[in-house]
Amino acid sequence: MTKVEELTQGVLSGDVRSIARAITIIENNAPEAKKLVSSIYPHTGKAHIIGFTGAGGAGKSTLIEKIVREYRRNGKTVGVVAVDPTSPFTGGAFLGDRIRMQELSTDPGVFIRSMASRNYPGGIARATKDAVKVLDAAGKDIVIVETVGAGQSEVEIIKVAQTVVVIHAPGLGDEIQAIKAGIMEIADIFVVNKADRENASKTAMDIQAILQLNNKETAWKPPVLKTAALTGEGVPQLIEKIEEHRLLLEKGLKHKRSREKAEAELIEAIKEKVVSSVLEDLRKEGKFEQLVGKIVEREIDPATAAEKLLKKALKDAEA
Ligand SMILES: Nc1nc2c(ncn2[C@@H]2O[C@H](COP(=O)(O)OP(=O)(O)OP(=O)(O)O)[C@@H](O)[C@H]2O)c(=O)[nH]1
Ligand SMILES: [Mg+2]
Repeated sequence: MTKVEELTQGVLSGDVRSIARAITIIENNAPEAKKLVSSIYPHTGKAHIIGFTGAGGAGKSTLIEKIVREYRRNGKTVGVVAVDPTSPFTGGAFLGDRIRMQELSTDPGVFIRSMASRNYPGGIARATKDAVKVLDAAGKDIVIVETVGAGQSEVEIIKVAQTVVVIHAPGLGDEIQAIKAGIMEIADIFVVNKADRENASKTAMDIQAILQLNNKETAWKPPVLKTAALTGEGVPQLIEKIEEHRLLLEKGLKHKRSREKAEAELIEAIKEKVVSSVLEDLRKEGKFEQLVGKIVEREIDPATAAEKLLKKALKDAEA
């Protein structure tokens, strides 16, 4: 057996050390990463993947911890990939949080992995998506992804999820704009956390009001729930909604979403391949550096330069 085959076997059997090693290989985009992903890929597609996104400090990690416990009580196994700088998963939390997380991580039915924000070769979105595949192939019933919802890469990451939960803390402020724009499109469920605070109900109503602006006929209308992650209030109701959404996906939406996801991943993979191979050629010929110089000197703009380069590269490819 090759090393990759051995590791694949380990992952498929749910072995914790194999899972951890596989994710490390993926994070580092090590030479065997591609083979590894392609050998586990046929074993993916069974887990329900849930994305949790929202502003820093909204309570995502706290809520996820409670959700994991609830799923465990229901006999489900859970994997968590947290892509964020400060959560209990990455050790930025108070001691109490950390102790509770450690407790969870000694449960063999739970696997938690933090991916601290840093530059990943091949991109954080790809690393996250492939880490999710590992947990899926490892047989976890539920895979949870946590990201701080802000930039484009977070939106990219969260697309891996079948059910997207967007979490807000009471008092929206600038977030209103985010809800109106991109985040709105990807949210399947809205949660206003910290429901123990007084303006939680108002925030929930604000979100409802924005949602009502969207009067498209859709099979699923994103509900707005309130939770208090510290006490676990509202968590069973949230899980119920997630389950409802999963069942709807099973009934028909799943195929459509799977195709959309496959399409997006294929486009990403093509981009990555094309960019790296074209760049490599251009660098070899010194053309790339030349044009960078011209852009700096304002002799040519980046878009025209790219067009020029690609015309040449495509011609070379044909020849
Ligand atoms: N009052 C109140 N505080 C909460 C609640 N949920 C979380 N918190 C607190 O809010 C702070 C942030 O919680 P986290 O769970 O770390 O939030 P997060 O969204 O994961 O934060 P980042 O990972 O940094 O984006 C912590 O001090 C929590 O104890 C809640 O329901 N009520
Ligand atoms: Mg967090």
